[in-house]
This record gives sequence, structure tokens and C-alpha cells, in this order.
Amino acid sequence: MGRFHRHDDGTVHSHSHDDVAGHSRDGEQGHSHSHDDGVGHSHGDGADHAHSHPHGEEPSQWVGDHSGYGTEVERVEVLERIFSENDAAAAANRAAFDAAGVTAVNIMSSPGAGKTTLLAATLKALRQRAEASGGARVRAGIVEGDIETAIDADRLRGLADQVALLNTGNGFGGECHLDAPMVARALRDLDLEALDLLLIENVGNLVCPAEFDVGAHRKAMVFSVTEGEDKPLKYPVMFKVVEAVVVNKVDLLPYLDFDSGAFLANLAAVNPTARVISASAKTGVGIDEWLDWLTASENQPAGLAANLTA
Ligand SMILES: Nc1nc2c(ncn2[C@@H]2O[C@H](COP(=O)(O)OP(=O)(O)O)[C@@H](O)[C@H]2O)c(=O)[nH]1
Ligand SMILES: [Mg+2]
Repeated sequence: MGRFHRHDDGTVHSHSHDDVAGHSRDGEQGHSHSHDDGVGHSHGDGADHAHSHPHGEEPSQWVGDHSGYGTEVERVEVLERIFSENDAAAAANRAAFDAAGVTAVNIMSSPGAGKTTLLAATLKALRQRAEASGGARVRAGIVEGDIETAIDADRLRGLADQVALLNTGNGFGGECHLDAPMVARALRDLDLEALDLLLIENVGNLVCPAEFDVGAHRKAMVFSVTEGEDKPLKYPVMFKVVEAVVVNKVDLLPYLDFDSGAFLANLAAVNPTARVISASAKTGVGIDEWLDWLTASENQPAGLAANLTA
């Protein structure tokens, strides 16, 4: 059941809920929604609706189709426009990365799973690795996506070669995800030619970011063991679209009832080929394996591979 929203900047998005009633609710994340082709949706101004939709704050009476659109045809037309707009921007971003020999990785998770902590550990480890090997250093940039604040960008400044901050609350309607046009905006602040690797920290959300191609070559998610082993089944789109899952905060396992076997089975049910990396961004466990995945030569533009073997 579709819902469509228009942004301040005039772009229109929609999302369709994946159950017949229109909502698949979960206490932590509000609702889940999915798209036929895995892209497109959003929220924002409430102009077309009686609500303005921050996730998790939808009153229970909002059930069923409240799209405000009369026909399926209109929905399809709007969706097609959104998909083609985002896909064109994503393709342009990817072309810019390729031209500069930059590998771009879209990193997603729910809020607090440990993306920023993992990125800080990643940036430090990349430097240490270069020092230890005497090889060329991977020049790493960060696109930091947050609804508000520069807190995470500030945490990574000094560790990364370049940092671009995207506050989605500022001119993007408070979006719960990054889309390709937003990342294109961030690229204006970056000198891609001076980078080998671009790590894009998406907005913390287990639903929306999965649906937008931002032009990255690879997608990874950080999953914290504190989130519970059922999450791949509850948020299958996110777990499906990524090529790697960093299972973070394993240092906390002794204090939790987390069932690793059940988690891996649930993950395999939705994504049997995902690379699973057991990690603690706090203690450093798994960071080497994560670096290996990040910098693996397959699917990399020539620049990064050349840099690593130099
Ligand atoms: N115990 C433990 N805490 C962690 C780990 N990684 C991150 N954290 C903590 O989890 C909280 C959220 O981390 P943050 O990196 O901000 O998550 P983000 O919202 O996904 O960027 C912070 O208090 C971190 O210190 C970990 O591996 N182990
Ligand atoms: Mg963060």
C-alpha cells in the first residue's frame, strides 16, 4: 500500500508497506516497508498527508492505505520517476568514483550499532597497516550522514583524509537515509582524486537506507549483537542488500543471551552469501578481517588495488 511524500526540494518519493494492512510494525523501528525493485521512498513535509512521518511515531490508527493517491497507475508513475531520478544520480556518483579510482562503500545499520566507532577503528587500522608494511597508505574519505549534528563527523576528523558531513535535517527534509542526490552534494566537498576509499556512513536506520542506491560499489552493514538474533527476519531488505555483515560488539556476548547460531541461520535465510565478520570495534577483534574485505581487490577500481600492492 503506497504512500507518497513530496520533499521541500520538490522531489517525490513513495514507499509501500509490506503487509496488506499497510504496516509491519516493530516497537524499535516503527514500520517496515519495501519496494518492488528495492529503491525509492521517503517522507517529509506531510503536505500530501495528514502526517509527516518520523519513523516510529505513527499513531496506531494509521492503518491501511493513506496514500492520498487514487490509482495504482499514479503510484507506478511516481515510483518510476523516483527510481529513475535516484538511479541516474547513483550512476553519476559511481562514474565519478570510477574516474577517480575510488572504491565507495555504503555502510548501514540501526542507530548505535557501532558504525562510527567501526569507522574510527578502520581509519586507524588502515594507517597502522601502511606503517607496518611500509606500503602506500589507503587514502580514506568519509561521507557522514546524520539527521542532525556534526558529532560523528567530528569524531572522524583527524583520522580520515577528508570528511564531508550531510545533515539530512538541513535542506533534505529530515530524511532517514541517504540517497544518491544527497551523496552527489557531499562529493562537491571532496577531492576524489586524492582518495582511494570512500566510506559512506548512512543514517542510522534498518529500513530506509537499504532502498536507495547511492552509487557505492559495495554495501555493508554493522549489526550489533545487542539487537537480537531475530533482526534478519524482521528487516530482510537491509540484510539482503548487503554483501557483508559486521557482527559488532562481540565483547558484550558474555553478558547477553544472544544466540549466534540462530542469528546466522536467520541471516542465511535471507542472505546466504553475505560475508559475516565477527567484530568488536571497541577491542579490535575482527578489524583485520574487515579491512581485508574492504580493500579486497575484487570489484575494486584499479586505483585502490594498485595502491595496496605498491
Ligand atoms: N561494547 C562495545 N561498544 C561499542 C562497540 N562499538 C560501538 N560501541 C558503542 O556503541 C555506541 C554507539 O556507537 P556508534 O559508533 O556511535 O554507533 P552508530 O550510531 O552506528 O554510529 C557507543 O557508545 C560506542 O562506544 C563495540 O564493539 N563494543
Ligand atoms: Mg554514527
